[in-house]
Amino acid sequence: IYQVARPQGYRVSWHANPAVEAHHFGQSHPMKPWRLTLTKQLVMAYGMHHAMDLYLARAATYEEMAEFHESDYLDFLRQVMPGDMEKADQSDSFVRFNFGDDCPIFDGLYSYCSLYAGGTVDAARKLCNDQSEIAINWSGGLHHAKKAEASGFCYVNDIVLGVLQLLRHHPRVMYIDIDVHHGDGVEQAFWSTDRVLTVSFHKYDKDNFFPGTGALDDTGPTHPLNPGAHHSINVPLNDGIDDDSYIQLFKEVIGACIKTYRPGAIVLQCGADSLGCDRLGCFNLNVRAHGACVAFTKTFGLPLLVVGGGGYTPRNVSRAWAHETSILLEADQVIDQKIPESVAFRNHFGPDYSLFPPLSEIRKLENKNPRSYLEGIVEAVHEQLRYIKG
Ligand code: V1S
Ligand code: CA
Ligand code: ZN
Repeated sequence: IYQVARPQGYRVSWHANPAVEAHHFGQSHPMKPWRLTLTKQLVMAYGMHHAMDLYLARAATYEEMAEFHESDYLDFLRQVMPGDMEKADQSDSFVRFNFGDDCPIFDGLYSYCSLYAGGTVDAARKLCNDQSEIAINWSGGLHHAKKAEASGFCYVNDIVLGVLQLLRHHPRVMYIDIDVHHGDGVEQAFWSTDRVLTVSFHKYDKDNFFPGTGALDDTGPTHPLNPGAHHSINVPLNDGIDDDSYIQLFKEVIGACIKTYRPGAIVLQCGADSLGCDRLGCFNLNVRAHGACVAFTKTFGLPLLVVGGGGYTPRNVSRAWAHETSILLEADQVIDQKIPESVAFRNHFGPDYSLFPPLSEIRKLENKNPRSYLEGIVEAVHEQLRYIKG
């Protein structure tokens, strides 16, 4: 009943390694890699795995990660062990590389990082080799990592590595980030080039919301000799944005960016902490609205690399990413809105088993994004795009 037929149109590839899912950041840490297991179980319960090419992600090599990261940092990441945190002789490196509560050292850390990064590098290569038109790695999307610094639960910036692969084949790559947090690591990595246009939608509050960057006027260093000037687009939002406003804003901003910039490929980070009811997030989006952004991005028919990111209420993360997988497969109209019932799913999706629970009603935050504010953002983006040539 739940078998999804292989679509005629796009070849979709799925890149994952189950070893990623078994890692633990620590009991009170909000990042739960097992949300990926739940996502995969949901995707398989709907039979979507029959409609994709499935690849076991390999670990990215040290050399592949060194295309962005500094070797001092990778050396430390490779040799550090849980418990080293307490050793005085290493404490300088912990501070320097920003390990701590947000980015703890846990068992198998290097393997975790190299596997999620390998998935994104593999996915990008499949797109470049014309072996896939849409490549998915839900374990990737770790957008805060810097070249020599861990940040915000991110250690290796798989997105930067994926974009670097795509740049070997495409003169211009566009990066879109719908995680509730600012995609600062990706923005910073491509700060000085006009070959990548980064666009992040996020909650912005300089002093009270991580990472505190991504204001509307942070558009890239405007030094006259910097080709990357104006190539960072930021959409700073307030609490409680609702489905209709977000979808309209997304379409206006992204539609205008693609028309002007004419990218050869797109990387879409689908952080699910922008959903309503997220443990860390503060937007009011439902699963369908989050998915509508993915659907809109797909309409341009460009090679598309789709990665995960944040998302701290695992049952909703898995609903969103399973729904988005179905959108990418053009199977969203044929899969049931009711999640297939099983004992394994009872604790997560029972008793209603809905793929689209009303998240914006379960914990409704006041929408502090008046229409006039959003119109101002769209106007500013149009102004910014006047500096950009595709
Ligand atoms: N918001 C938030 C938040 N919560 C935590 C946290 C809570 C419990 C723990 F045991 C460990 C950490 N850290 C944060 C944020 C980082 C958010 C990262 C989002 C990542 C992503 O979704 O964009 C992509 C995967 N950190 C902070 O707010 C910094 C602190 C300022 C407060 C929290 N403490 C733990 C560190 C300093
Ligand atoms: Ca974002
Ligand atoms: Zn996030």
